[in-house]
Amino acid sequence: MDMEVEGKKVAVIGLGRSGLAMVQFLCRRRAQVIATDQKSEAELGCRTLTSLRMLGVHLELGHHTPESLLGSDFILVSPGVPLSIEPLRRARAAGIPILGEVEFASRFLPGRIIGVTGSNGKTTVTRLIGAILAQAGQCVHLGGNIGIPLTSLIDRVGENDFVVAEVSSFQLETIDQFRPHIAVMTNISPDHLDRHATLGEYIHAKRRIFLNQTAADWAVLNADDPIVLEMMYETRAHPILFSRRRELDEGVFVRDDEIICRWPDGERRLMARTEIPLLGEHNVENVMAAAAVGLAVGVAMEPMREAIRSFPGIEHRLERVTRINGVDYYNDSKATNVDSAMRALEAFPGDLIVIFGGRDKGSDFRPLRPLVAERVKHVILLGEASPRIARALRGAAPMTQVASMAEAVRYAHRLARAGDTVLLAPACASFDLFDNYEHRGRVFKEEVQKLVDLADEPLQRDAPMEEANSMNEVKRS
Ligand code: UMA
Ligand code: ADP
Repeated sequence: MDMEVEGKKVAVIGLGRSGLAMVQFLCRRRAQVIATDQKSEAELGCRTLTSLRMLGVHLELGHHTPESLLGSDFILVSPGVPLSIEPLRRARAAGIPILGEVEFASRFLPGRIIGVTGSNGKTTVTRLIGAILAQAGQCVHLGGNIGIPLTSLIDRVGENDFVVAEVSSFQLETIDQFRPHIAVMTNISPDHLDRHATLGEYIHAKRRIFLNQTAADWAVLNADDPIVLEMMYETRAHPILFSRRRELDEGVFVRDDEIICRWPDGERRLMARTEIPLLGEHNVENVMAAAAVGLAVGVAMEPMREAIRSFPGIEHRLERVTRINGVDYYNDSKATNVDSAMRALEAFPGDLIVIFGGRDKGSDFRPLRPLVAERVKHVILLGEASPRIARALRGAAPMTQVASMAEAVRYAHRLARAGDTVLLAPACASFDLFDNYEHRGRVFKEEVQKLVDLADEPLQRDAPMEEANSMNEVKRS
């Protein structure tokens, strides 16, 4: 598996987290590194660049020229770099090998890799698996799309350790030999259609997680998702299914509100559904996916149950912020696509005031309509995608357009009555107004905190805002 890097000329594209980890690793292994980023020196920050120069890295900033790539023995790309850019096309035509960060890391990573992909729930399932394996006494490392490049783990992982790798479609596009011992596919719904030309291309990238698996490996698949279930017939790995909707001959499923693990050696009860501390039916699915991995590894029911019961939840995923005057505030900033926003709406019986909007990824927002009509009292729209969302939801609920998160939160506060829930579930990426979804979630929470601070004093009302009209049209507040 290992590849020779010492003395090789290697080009690294992108100097974000992945690029930096690869450059540092290559320098430790004495490669000759050219690192290039489309951002300028000023945008990237001089401290990082100074340390790279001290390591002897040649930098090309502000653009990528084909010339700097064409002289390389191989090229390493960060996940956010589209493979279609002209310098990469030219390098591919010249026969220079191009590897993504996950592929590169996997050539060196010791330990047993568990890969987690799917459209939604990857981070939650990755963390749940980590908690289960740790509870079972295993040494486990989490990495990948979760925010820790796999390359940065290489020198820390032992032969008998587990690496739980969250892998995105971007990362899977560039794998070649990456072979997780256990691969998990949570679900498939449209996402990232700004980068993948079609839904088919996106699904194709996702299913590459099974590409190199053999009969000695495991594939954990969501039996309730028809696209994922189909993958059972494509993989050589031993499938383990999970289902919220039906009993399975083998796998993890729900029966009479209990989670059951059925294995060739018999059936065991994992836990009651009500013991899961996370909100929403989608989290029952996430727990079952993680439990299926636990089964494959041979973890007993008790440590699995304990790990799940004490799972603290994850910031920005249906995170309860606070209650003010009987109104609950929830931050689901990581609901960056339509399906995850739908799951957020489903987690509440009704009386919702929802904040939607952000950068459009080419999504179809119409599937939100029935849930909005059924459960949402008012939609607040923020960001670039607002006009498209407004068109898709016209007539389903009253809508109001706002210009900032501060305005969105204040407006929601004015509308909400005791018993209501204010929910940030944007259904869009964050990059129009924020650095990333974490930034968006933090700003939401800060604005809610300001309401709490105000509530400590006699409540001061803002200047009157225009009330939502009865025509269910979008208005500017
Ligand atoms: N860049 C170029 N040329 C280009 C495009 C980008 O030079 O043509 C440069 C940018 O200027 C920037 C750098 O590349 O300086 C950023 O690289 P990157 O976008 O690959 O970001 P990293 O910091 O390396 O983070 C990546 C993942 N980012 C993306 O896939 C966009 C992180 O997932 C991941 O946590 C990290 O590697 C470690 O594995 C983030 C993400 O948003 C959280 N993922 C998407 C998602 O979850 O929906 C897929
Ligand atoms: P990912 O890493 O795939 O983005 P996360 O666990 O970070 O997944 O959750 C992202 C968003 O999707 C959150 O809004 C969360 O509430 C929602 N979500 C989590 N699990 C699921 C699931 N199984 N199906 C649909 N939505 C989910």
